[in-house]
Amino acid sequence: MLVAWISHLLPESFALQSASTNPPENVCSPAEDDLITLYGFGNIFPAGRGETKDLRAQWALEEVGLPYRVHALDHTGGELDDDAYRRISPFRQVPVIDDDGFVVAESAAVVLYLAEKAGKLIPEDVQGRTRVVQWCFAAVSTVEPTLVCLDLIGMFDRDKAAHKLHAEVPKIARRWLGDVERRLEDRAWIACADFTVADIMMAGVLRGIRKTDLMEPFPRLKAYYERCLARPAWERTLALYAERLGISVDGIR
Ligand SMILES: N[C@@H](CCC(=O)N[C@@H](CS)C(=O)NCC(=O)O)C(=O)O
Repeated sequence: MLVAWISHLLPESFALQSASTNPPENVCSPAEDDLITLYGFGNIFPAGRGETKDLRAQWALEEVGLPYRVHALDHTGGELDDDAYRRISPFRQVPVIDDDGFVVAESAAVVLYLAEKAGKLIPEDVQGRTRVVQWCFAAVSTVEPTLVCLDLIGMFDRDKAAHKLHAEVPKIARRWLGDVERRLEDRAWIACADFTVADIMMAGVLRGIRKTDLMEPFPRLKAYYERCLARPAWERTLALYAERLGISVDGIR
């Protein structure tokens, strides 16, 4: 579910049980000074677990191999609204990274920064880099808003009063998915010949509809999504995330 985290705004009848664990910190390297800090979730209401965009940032970190630690925030306990966190996160959300005082928010910006810094998962030439930026934007500004909208109307209009939205939004979603399918006609990865952070973004966005049948009519897109998630760095990311939230990996696949 793309916006499961927003379900805490639902009427009380939909309210989800909150967890009460203390968020742990995953320290992934001993040299504290060289560590990038990733702000992610350590505690969030159940429907949000496994659905959050700190997964994309951690996936990029696992891919590029830069040393990092995770500062795990307690969403349920209101930590994202603390003054300290407001200062680094413009919209009081995750993911945010802090690289020795340089703070970056927005998952697409975070993965691009990590790729640039590591010199991995992005070409060196300006045209290649721009191609990766283009497809990161395509993921978050073309495909994702419609998929989020689908999620929102499913969540906030369960009795389908807004029937036009229920009919039209899936059509728009299928339009974008069809265009991604076309892009994948003769290529394995979305932006370049090799896997890049644009694939992290596109697969991260597509993951939001993994429990629906929306990908079914698009075999290349489905195979692409599975190819992305077959990466060992994604497996490590899922395992670390599950450990951090005290949940099972199979429950969030
Ligand atoms: N456009 C942002 C969206 C980030 C976002 O939606 N974060 C959610 C988790 S997936 C969040 O922190 N929600 C907590 C809240 O809004 O209270 C990005 O791509 O990083």
